[in-house]
Amino acid sequence: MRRVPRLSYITAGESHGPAVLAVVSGLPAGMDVDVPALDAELARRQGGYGRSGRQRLEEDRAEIVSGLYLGRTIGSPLAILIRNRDARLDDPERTPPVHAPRPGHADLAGALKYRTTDVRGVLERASARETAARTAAGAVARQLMTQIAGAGDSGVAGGSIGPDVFAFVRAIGGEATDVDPTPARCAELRRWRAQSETYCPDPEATRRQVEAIRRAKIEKDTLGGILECHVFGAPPGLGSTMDWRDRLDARLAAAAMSIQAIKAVEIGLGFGVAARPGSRVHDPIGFDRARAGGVAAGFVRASNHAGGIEGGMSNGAPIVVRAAMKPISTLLRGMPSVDLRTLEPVISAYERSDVCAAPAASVVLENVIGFEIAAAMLEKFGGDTLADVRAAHAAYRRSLGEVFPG
Ligand code: EPS
Repeated sequence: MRRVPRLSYITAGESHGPAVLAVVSGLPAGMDVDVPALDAELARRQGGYGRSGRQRLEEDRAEIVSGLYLGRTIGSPLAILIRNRDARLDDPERTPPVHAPRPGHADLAGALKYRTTDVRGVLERASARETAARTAAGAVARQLMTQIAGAGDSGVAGGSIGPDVFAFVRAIGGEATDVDPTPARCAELRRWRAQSETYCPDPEATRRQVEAIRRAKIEKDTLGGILECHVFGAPPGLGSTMDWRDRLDARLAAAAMSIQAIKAVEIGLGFGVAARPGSRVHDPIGFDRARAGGVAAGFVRASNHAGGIEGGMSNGAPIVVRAAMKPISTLLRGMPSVDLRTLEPVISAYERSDVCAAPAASVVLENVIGFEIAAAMLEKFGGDTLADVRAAHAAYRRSLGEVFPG
């Protein structure tokens, strides 16, 4: 039998079908699920400057249809349903066949794979609408890790709870911020991000990004960007160096790369490691006795080029994942393509689409990364009930304090 990770999920649903859904398996029993908090993440995913009219039609809400008894998990798969208001897949007048594949979309590769001249079925599933389900699954997993770790573990000033995942838009087109997120600044940056139309915690960069999207829209073009995710307060020792499939960096990279339109992923310094000598890449190790028993067991690093992961394992420093998103492949101006029925040149199909979805993708990144961190925590501390998992986590923390007492 194929090995199934302890915590995993699948999604189902088409962009204009009745609903998208996620089934999360492996949650311990006894966990509270805060549904309004899931809805808040879904609403955030619907937002951001540059999105299509679709988001005005939808009001994504998570309906939990299995896995709970009196608001708490019972160890069974948790099924989350998000209804599509714009459901019209079986109405050929409103959802016609598509014969002119869009360069960059799944259309042509899907036409070849499924041997079809109508790519409607392919694009309906390839659509980033599916990321609503992934966002909800990740938001549940983030609630789990908060409940495992308990209060005061994140190392984030202001005493937020458990590993804290924070993603934002680093750049749209060429318009970037040089903001440097730290645990101490996280709460402040979250406030800035909440005020930004592009989910960039920098008002000046936001202004440039909005302007770039506005220009792209006038030019009937689209824009991508760079999304960045920081995990503060994740315990050390997540992932494993013993089996390549368990390496945390590989799993985070796979999760990020699997988001629609992502073409590159970096951890920490990423591609920047290649041009520097080792002395300017590796992060010097120190020990601060005052921080013994803390998030990184007292170990301090003068820099964090490793992005919090060495040897496929978390080292207690913030985990940093960056992803490059290509521009949306549905262009109002179209691109050269071929009619799949006649094989004659044609301009690619257009249907309502986003000009830029990088802000939404940053929400998806935050949640898929959160999911993988929670999964790695369950692998290290796993048990049938939340109480078991909490006890294993607390025992590990205690034991770290005994081995490195400070
Ligand atoms: C999306 C819904 C879709 C697109 C977008 C993501 O809705 P519609 O196609 O009806 O406008 O806005 O999908 C794509 C970018 C894509 O390439 O398919 C959503 O809810 O995120």
